Amino acid sequence: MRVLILGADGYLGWPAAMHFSAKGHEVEAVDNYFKRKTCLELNCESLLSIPNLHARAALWESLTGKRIVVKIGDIADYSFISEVFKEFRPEAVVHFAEQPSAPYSMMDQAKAFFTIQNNLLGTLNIVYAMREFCPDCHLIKLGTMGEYGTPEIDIEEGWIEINHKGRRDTFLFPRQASSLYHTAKIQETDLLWFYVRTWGIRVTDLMQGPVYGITTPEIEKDQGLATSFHYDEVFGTVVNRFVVQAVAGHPLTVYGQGNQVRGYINLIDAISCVYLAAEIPADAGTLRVFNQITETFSVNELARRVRAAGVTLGYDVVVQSVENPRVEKESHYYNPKYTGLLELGLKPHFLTEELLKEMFRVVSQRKEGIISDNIFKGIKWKG
Ligand code: USQ
Repeated sequence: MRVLILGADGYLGWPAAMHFSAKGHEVEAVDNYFKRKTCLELNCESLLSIPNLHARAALWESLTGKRIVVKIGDIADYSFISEVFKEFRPEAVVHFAEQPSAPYSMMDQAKAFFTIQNNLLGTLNIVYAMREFCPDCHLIKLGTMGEYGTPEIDIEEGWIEINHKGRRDTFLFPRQASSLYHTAKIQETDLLWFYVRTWGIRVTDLMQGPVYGITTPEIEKDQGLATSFHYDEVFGTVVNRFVVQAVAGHPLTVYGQGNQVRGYINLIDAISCVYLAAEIPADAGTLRVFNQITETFSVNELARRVRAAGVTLGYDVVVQSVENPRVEKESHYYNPKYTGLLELGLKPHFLTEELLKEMFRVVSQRKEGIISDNIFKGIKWKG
C-alpha cells in the first residue's frame, strides 16, 4: 500500500512510519515541525534526543534498505497538502498531524485559536485532498477517548442505539469533553461523519487513551531511531511523566483526589492498532470507530504501580496530591467498551512492573537531561 503518514515527526508518527515501512509498504512522511518549534519556545524538549525526520529516514534506509520519503510542510496549507496527495496518491492516510495537548489548548487565546484552526481546518483540507485525488483511500484519524468524557453510563465504541418514544436509531455516542483540545476532536469527528454521509469517504476514527512507553521493535534497531519522549506538563502523558518524576526524585503529581480513571495503551499497541485498521479498512461510506485502549486504571493506581516498580529498583518514590489545575471529575463511573481492535487481532502489552522497570532503566540513562522546572507548572483550565 501507499501509506501517507501526517504528523510523522511525532511520538506516534515516527514509529508508525517505520512500522509500515518495515512491513513493506511505500511510506511518505509529512510534518511541519510544529511540536519541535513549540518545544523550543516553551523550553520543554524531548528527554531522548530525536534527529530530524530527514536524518532518521536516512538512518532507517541505511539500516533496512527501505525508503521513507519525507516532506516538510503544513497540512493547513492546501496548496502544499494537495500537491502531496496529487503526487503520492495514497491508499491509506494516517492522520496524526494535530496539536496534541490538552494543557496547550488551555494556555491562552492564541493557543486555543491555533488548536481549533490547525486541527479542524487541517482535517478539512485532508478530506478535500482525498476527494480530489484519491476518493477511495482510507483515512485513519486519531481521535481521543476524551471525546466521551466520563458519563454515568457505559461508553460504547463510537455508536449507540437510542430508543425514543417508541422509535429507534443509531447515533454517535454522546460526547462531552473536558478541554478545548478534546472538544476540537469531537468537532473533527462530526466533520468526518458529515463527509462520510455526504461524499461516501471511508474513515476509521481511533479513540485513543493516554499512550505510554519508549520503544517499539523498529526503534530498538538503533538509538538514532528514537521517538520523542516528553515528561513536561504540556506534551508529557501521565505514565511517562510519573516515571521521569520518580527517577528525578520529584514527588509524583497526582491531580486532586486521583480517582480519575482513564483507558491506557502502550506505544507498541497504539502503532499496531493503526496498522490493523489500515490492513482491514473501513467500508466506503462508513465512519468506523474503535476505542483504542487496552486497560483502565485510576491515577492513584498508576502512582501505586510506578512507586512499586521504583522502590524495587532502589528509588525513594513519594506520591503527592497536588491541587488539580484541570476541571475534570476526580471520582466517577467509567466503563468503556474496547473489543473492536482485539477482534481485529490486537495482542495487548499491559503496564506490568517489568515494563515500568524497563522505562525506568532508559529514563535513568538520561537523568541529567531532566529539567525539574518543566515537571509541574500548573497550567490552569480556569486561567
Ligand atoms: N494527571 C495527573 N497528574 C499529572 C498529569 C495528569 O494526575 O501529572 C491526570 C489528569 O488529570 C488526567 C489523567 O492523568 O485525569 C490523564 O492525563 P494525561 O495528561 O496523561 O492525558 P490527557 O491530557 O487527557 O491527554 C493525553 C494526550 C492526548 C490524548 C489523551 C487521551 O496528550 O493527545 O488525546 O491523552 S484521553 O485522556 O483518553 O482523552
